[in-house]
Amino acid sequence: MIRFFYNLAPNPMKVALFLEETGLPYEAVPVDTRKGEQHLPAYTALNPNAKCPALVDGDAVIFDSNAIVLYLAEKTGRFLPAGTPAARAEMLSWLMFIASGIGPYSGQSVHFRHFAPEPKTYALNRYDFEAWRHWRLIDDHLSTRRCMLGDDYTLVDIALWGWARVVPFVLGGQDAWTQLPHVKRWLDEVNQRPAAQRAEALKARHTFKAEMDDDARQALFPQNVRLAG
Ligand SMILES: N[C@@H](CCC(=O)N[C@@H](CS)C(=O)NCC(=O)O)C(=O)O
Repeated sequence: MIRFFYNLAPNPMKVALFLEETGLPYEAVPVDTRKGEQHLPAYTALNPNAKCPALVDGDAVIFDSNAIVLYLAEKTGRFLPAGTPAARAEMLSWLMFIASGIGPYSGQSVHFRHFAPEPKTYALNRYDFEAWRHWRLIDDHLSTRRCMLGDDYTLVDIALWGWARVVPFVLGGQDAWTQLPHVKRWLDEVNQRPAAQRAEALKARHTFKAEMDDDARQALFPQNVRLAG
């Protein structure tokens, strides 16, 4: 059976949605990153990047959320666009835009908005600006189509959902939705899918550490050791 190493953060949640959409049987294995479990050798043997998610499917071991989504789409033949070079090119472009733009800029926007110490004006301005620019681009794209690749719901929508769920946290509050109406319209539609509700129900399966104490900061922000002393 597939083993899905997860927590409730945006990147693992997109994989949870894909698994729930397909009905593939899987075991959800919690990785408590505030307890530092991502750094345990047994986990870095699966994901050398020491981040969530990772997935084991027989002798296939795969890490990085968008790689996992693409792997599952190819494995199942589900949620793929038409098999033409043009359709595949469009799919890969948006999938990589989400992997290399939406995810990293949204993540850094969260970090500097909610967790970084002062002074942070320069960094927050940069990442807030870039996160907004990326989300506005998605909003503009969704203004003329139902889903990311047109009429059909695909793996690209699934990959986008993880971060879209937390847009107000990324961009500074519920007001963000007034500026991203097409993302909101699309998100509301995806959230209504039973698979999205089953993915959100993962929250009830395991209690992850909630405190952002010194141990959690050390596990999540190991770079800060260089600033001490
Ligand atoms: N590019 C990776 C990023 C994964 C990532 O940053 N995961 C976060 C949760 S969303 C994590 O594990 N953070 C723990 C840490 O940074 O130590 C992916 O898309 O899977």
